[in-house]
Amino acid sequence: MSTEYGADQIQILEGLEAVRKRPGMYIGSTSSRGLHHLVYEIVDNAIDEAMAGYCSEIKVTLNPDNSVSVTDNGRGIPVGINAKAGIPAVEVVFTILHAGGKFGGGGYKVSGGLHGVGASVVNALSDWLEVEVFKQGKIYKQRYERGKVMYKLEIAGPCDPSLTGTRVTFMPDASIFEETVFDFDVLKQRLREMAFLTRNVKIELTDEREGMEKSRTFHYEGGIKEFVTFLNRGKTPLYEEVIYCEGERDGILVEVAMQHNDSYNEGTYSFVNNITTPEGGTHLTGFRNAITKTFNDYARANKLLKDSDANLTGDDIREGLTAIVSIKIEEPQFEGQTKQKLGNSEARGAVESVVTEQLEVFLEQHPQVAKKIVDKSVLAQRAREAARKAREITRRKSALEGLALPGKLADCTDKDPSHCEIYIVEGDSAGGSAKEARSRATQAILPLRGKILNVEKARLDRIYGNAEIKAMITAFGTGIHEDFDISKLRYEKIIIMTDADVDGAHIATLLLTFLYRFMPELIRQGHVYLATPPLYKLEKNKKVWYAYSDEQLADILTEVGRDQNNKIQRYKGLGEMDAEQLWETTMDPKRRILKRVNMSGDDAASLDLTFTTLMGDQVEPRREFIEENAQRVRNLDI
Ligand code: 1YM
Repeated sequence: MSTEYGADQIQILEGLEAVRKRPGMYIGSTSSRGLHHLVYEIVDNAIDEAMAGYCSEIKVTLNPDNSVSVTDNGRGIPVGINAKAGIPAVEVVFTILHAGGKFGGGGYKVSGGLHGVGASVVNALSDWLEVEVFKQGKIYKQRYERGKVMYKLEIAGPCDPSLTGTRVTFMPDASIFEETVFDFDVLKQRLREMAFLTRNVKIELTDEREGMEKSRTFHYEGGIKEFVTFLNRGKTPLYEEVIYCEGERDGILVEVAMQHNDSYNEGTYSFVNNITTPEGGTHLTGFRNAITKTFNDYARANKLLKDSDANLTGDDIREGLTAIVSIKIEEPQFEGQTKQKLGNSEARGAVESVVTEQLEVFLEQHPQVAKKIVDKSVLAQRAREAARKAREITRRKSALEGLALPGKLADCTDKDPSHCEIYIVEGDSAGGSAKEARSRATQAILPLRGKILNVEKARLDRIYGNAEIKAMITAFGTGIHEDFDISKLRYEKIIIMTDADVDGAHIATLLLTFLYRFMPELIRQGHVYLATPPLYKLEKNKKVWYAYSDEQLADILTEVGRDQNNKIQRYKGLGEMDAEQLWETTMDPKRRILKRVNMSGDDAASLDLTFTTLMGDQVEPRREFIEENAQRVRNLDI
């Protein structure tokens, strides 16, 4: 026990006390997100060690008591006395608050990002934390409780002299966090991303909690090249090679990997010091400038564009592009409202220069790949032009005719959008029942005929030309893309109502894909819902029950008894219900079940993958996805 408190110790305690008083300032929030952040902070230190070239393996274990252990096989945190603080360096790491990850000096610290606050913050917010350092044939150990040192760094025993590394085990403080149970899948997602971004480090995640035992290992020798392959796995690549550029300019490490697929959407993800920058910034701008200029220059020099042709725009070239832009920079400056946008102007030039130089060489050496990309871009250019004309016609029309609502829409009479909802209904016959069933004042019905266009597989001009899509756009009132204005939304709720079978699920997915790609704000702000029609109707002695799942039917049968008086009807489609049944089961706001569609978390890459996996044309990844997510998919009804 350290009983003598010098001025230094008092200062340390005050520092960590500040963290406990205002945890949000240091880790963003005390929700589940902040909780998981604790793990990333510790893993970041191990990743730094891997980037410095000393560590090849990181293990993250969720222990049965809900504590977490992070172990690496690096050099081990130094245990010698730090001259300035007069205590072992390892104790400094866990008890002194540092700004960013600068302590220790040298190299690129990944912990320099949004909340790059370091191990002492994790310590302050843990009920207890133990660090073990394996070094020189000894295990050094120290324990802290709520940030306070419990005993001086001790030698807890011998270890194999060839073994080096660090293990940190901590129990998050339940009096600080709203949520203290770790989510395996959330950690899995982020650790996989880290493994892609740090080539050659093996990261193992193991759940040892009772009844949840499982393990996943991530190890990618190809680094971000493999990341691109992974992101494109549900799509058809336009060419085999993943284009890769790497270099250093003014102390900034630049790494870019990219590959086109035959879809029409761009998926570029940018990172600074291994932290995602969803709002982009200077590094992303540098990347975009480089590819726009390089492809135009190449196309002109090789007569793939005629002198009279207009330049390809960045959008044309990035159609169907999957890319990772990852830089390492010593002092990142983040700006924007959420501090997720890189501001360092020198990063723009660094990325632009590395990519231009190496992409030029790649294109010269791979003329067939270059031609495929330019050809696709030229098609995108033409489609963009056609779409612009189509949009202009629609705009002019709506200016002339006012907002001509689609003929098929049975609108509601209340004009206050906050009271109103619109049911998008598959098929004319179900649309008919819904029109009859609805509460006319507040419920509008828009019937759609058959399958709607898969926007993942169509170019803009076809999408804008599609009658069902046009009907939705005009009914919602918000416009689309750059014209999108959520304040013009005519309904508080947009409810997708399809049959409770595979076809219905497919149509719901197509509709969600459209909304996600073209009006994501509607989903983000919680306006989009799925209706839940019943699967079964049970009649017995003139009484009626509806069941929305097989389990529920079983429950009802247990309750009422299984005998010959049971009349069970399996609904195959909405059309089999009369208007009254449809109202009772699916549309009456007092009795219906609505599922709100949300964008889970902030992991854009995985959301994009979900849609591609479900809607793309490769079967294997889809099956894998459905198997992996069987429970979630069932809940979503898709
Ligand atoms: C499970 C978490 O923290 N590993 C880790 C941390 C350090 C080192 C090695 C390390 C760094 C250096 C020299 C250096 C840290 N050391 C420090 C400090 N794993 C985990 N592995 N020797 C070892 O940066 O020069 C901070 S982090 F500051 F004490 F050197």
